Amino acid sequence: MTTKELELFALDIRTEIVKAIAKKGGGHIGGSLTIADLLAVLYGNVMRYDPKVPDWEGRDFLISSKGHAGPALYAALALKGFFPMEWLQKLNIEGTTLPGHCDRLKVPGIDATTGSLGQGASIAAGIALGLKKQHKDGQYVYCITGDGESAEGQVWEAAAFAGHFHLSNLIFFLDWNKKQIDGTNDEVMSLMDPMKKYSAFGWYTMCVNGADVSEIENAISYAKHNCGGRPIFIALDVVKGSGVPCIEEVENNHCIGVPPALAEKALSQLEEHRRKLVEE
Ligand SMILES: Cc1ncc(C[n+]2csc(CCOP(=O)(O)OP(=O)(O)O)c2C)c(N)n1
Repeated sequence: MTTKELELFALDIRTEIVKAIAKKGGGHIGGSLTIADLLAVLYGNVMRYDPKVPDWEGRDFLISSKGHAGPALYAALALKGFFPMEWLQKLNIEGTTLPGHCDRLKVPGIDATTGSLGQGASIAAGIALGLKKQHKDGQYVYCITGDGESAEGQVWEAAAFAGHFHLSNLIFFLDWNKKQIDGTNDEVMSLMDPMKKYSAFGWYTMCVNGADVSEIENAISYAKHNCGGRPIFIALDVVKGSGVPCIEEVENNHCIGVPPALAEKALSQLEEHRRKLVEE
């Protein structure tokens, strides 16, 4: 996909996130919107997958260790044809096939059930080691972690494990939006310098603008060629609620009610962005 196509794809993902969460009346909107650009790049140009055979053995794996970002992954998967778009309108509603948190057993294309923070990081490292042991070169494991999630010790056990086993087929992204559930990282638990921390565990590290699809795509490609056998860590510098100004400006936008008026405003801001992009 071209850069503009990726940007439009990211807009589609954001639109579906807003619509699905608004239908339920609220949900984890802040940390779902932040990863829309990353998902557009991964599903648009980077990952190998087959929507008709979601558990294809030759696929790349994607695990959102911050399981509450389910709505973002579901939007990308539906847009890529893993399941019907209509499913999105039943997000988190009783009897749904799409629970709010990522669910491997219910949702085609989801590679790990997550929600208990920290666990996805270990699952991703384990899959990467498994692929390496089977000499499945060229298959990658991508894992999305949260900055609040990074207070979990399990994240750092996984980091040490991946560094020790030189898992160069493993790429961690950090949704570095500086906020978590109860406030900012610096108020709750400072993350300090995540690049220095991962580097100390033996990882190749980078930091990019997480709202820029080209920067993300270039970073992935550059890191794969330059990691020198190390696992890869890419911090995505973003604003929580990224890409939708009326959600960005809600101070605590981790999990909020999205009444029709707010949804309408969010959708019209996305539509305005789309109009400008198409005119460019
Ligand atoms: C082990 C565990 N402890 C606590 C929670 C409750 N919880 C859900 S989301 C969240 C904050 C996560 O913050 P962050 O990783 O920064 O997510 P984001 O801002 O990207 O949404 C917490 C504490 C949980 N899901 N799992």
